Amino acid sequence: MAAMSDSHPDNSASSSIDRDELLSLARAVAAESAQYASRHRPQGRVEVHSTKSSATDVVTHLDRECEDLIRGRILDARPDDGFIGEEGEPTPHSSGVTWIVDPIDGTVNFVYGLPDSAVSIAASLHGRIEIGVVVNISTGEEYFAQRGGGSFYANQHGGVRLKSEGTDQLSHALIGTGFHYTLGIREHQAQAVARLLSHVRDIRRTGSAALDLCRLAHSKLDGYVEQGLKPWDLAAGSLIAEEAGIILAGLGVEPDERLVIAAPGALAEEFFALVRSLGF
Ligand code: LIP
Repeated sequence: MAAMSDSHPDNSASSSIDRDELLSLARAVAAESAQYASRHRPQGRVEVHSTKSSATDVVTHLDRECEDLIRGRILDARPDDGFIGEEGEPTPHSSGVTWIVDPIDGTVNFVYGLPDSAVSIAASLHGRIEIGVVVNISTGEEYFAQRGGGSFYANQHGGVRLKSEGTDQLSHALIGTGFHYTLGIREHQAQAVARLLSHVRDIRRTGSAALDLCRLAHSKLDGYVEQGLKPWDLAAGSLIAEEAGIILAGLGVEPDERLVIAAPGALAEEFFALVRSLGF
């Protein structure tokens, strides 16, 4: 994933950071926050607290409460770290570590009571994502990864290391995607996806980029394309996908807010060329 803007790594600082500790902290806090969101979610639809980029880009009180919980737990444990969350103001680091957090990714699903919403927590070291955790709020399913250490799926029955496998035939590929909250961008995306549909098996639009990227890592999708993702949508899921063997890119080499495309090696070259030709 594109490095978060940051100064040149200080090797001594980098070597003193315990990545296992970052991952353990992220897993504990993500599990706690997912349980908090699940337990405090009222029956029926969740009341919208406010909106952001458009009338459909909603925020609930639980988005804010969960981000406050995550920020508090992490900065209590690591007060010199930076924090970038979807709902609050960013804070700088003096340690080299910055946390990138979406407290509820798939907020609209959470409001409606649909199953695909997740806590997404990642930590970068001098701008490079080093650990990532995604926990499904409805099911408690957990995805996590450490750079160079592989990615894993765990549920109440146990865990498994993820190695993505899928079709090498584009016409048999199941592609995850999503749409922007801004009407003009959505219209453009809808036209591009309509063109994509005639080349692939089908698309799935679940409403959570973090879970889409985890499902790609888990071979539950064959590819993924989306425009307009924020760093907190992308950070943890991109590392979980990369560590499972998924290739990520954008219009150029790096995935970014303009475009994220992702697929296993057997499909990546053909899928990426097609997406870039369809006007995404
Ligand atoms: C969501 C993304 C999803 C996108 C939605 C929304 P949020 O993030 O995870 O991929 O299609 O429009 O942006 O707003 O639920 O945190």
